[in-house]
Amino acid sequence: MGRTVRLPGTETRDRIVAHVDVDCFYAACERLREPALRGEPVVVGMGYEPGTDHGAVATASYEARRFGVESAMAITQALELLPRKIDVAGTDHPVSEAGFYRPVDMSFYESVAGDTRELLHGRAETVREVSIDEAYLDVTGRTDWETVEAFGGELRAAIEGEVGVTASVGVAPTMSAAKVASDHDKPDGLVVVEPGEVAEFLAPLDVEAVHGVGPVTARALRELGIETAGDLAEADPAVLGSEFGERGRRVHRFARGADDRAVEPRGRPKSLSRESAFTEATDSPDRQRERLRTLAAAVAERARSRGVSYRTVGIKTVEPPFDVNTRARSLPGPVADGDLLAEVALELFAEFAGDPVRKLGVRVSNLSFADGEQPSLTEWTNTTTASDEESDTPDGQHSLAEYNEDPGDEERNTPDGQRSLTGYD
Ligand code: TTP
Ligand code: MG
Repeated sequence: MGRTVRLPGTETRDRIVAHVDVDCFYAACERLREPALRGEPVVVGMGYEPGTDHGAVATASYEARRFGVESAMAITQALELLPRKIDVAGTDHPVSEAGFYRPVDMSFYESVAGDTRELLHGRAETVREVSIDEAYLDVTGRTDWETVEAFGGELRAAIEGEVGVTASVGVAPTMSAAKVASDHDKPDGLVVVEPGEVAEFLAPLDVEAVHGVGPVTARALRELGIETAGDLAEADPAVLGSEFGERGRRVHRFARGADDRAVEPRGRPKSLSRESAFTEATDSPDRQRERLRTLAAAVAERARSRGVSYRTVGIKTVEPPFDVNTRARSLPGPVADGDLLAEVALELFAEFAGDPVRKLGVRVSNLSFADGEQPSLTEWTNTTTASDEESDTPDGQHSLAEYNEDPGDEERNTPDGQRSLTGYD
């Protein structure tokens, strides 16, 4: 793989970025401690109640995906798609459900994620952790374009050998292209996109593959006749800007291979949040409240596991198509109390209950850290700046947050919001 001719106006720097994303992460973790699940359809989710549409799929093994199971689907529906199995551990439902269902066990997944992170930090100059199973690595000083394929293969083998899960790796001169590359051959994939080839690599892909383009934006782009990444690269940035704001201009640059962001480590979070999209907008207050409770519990658990208490509780609602509302309330002092968090979130939501809602979010901010170290003003400011630069989040999920680099995350299907702790503003 020799270096190829550089397209003018595309990549500006010789950076080698690897994006690593574990394959069906929660399911992979379940298989790690229960090898009998290997090769089987496995559905991992939360809040499952047999016979109801309570409880949404967080992830499913690729075997289950082949039957049409996807994230955000009701667990009951997912299990019905699968071949009948008798094992329903983790539920009080005795027999005859389909597939293997395992309830989310965040603390175990966090420990596996910790092992993975440690390995990644040993193999890169800089690591930016994006979510529980995903990170960008700056490996410029560790390899070169002639040997990077072997480097990536070795990285994958190390993750599999030392952690016990498989990951897909994308290597490219930019972060946004590395992200698309890691997704391109999932699972178990390794895709290297060399400098000068980014726009060409992206061009034939569906526009939704472009980093930062979620399903909602993709639909709007298609209505403008923009079907592929190549169409997006050729679209008029002024039109994209007027239709989608800065996000439109950003995805246009990404589609052209232009992205000069450096891989930078994450700062201390300014907030912790979870959000979750409904498959279709819903105006059922019961479903809305149930989802908020699940999100509040997930945020509370994450805060607990990181030793974080919080003074401000916020919620976000997204009404179709992009109407974002946020409300927040500050408490007299910092707390780490999941029940209180849920209660405040539900109160804040009361004025929206029954409106059509396609996405909900719960966030805590004004954080205090158990290590006693309060973030300094400078840290706050820096975090804010970094986040603002990097996020303009299509469905607004991300700006001042822990994991804010994925402009596309906003639109990502985070049905039960379990995926990552993104912030929103
Ligand atoms: P992803 O990396 O998006 O998904 P995945 O690892 O399960 O599958 P793959 O990368 O092979 O496509 O998310 C990582 C974990 O986050 C996932 O295992 C479960 C959780 N998650 C949710 O809880 N809800 C969601 O909607 C999504 C997409 C993920
Ligand atoms: Mg993954």
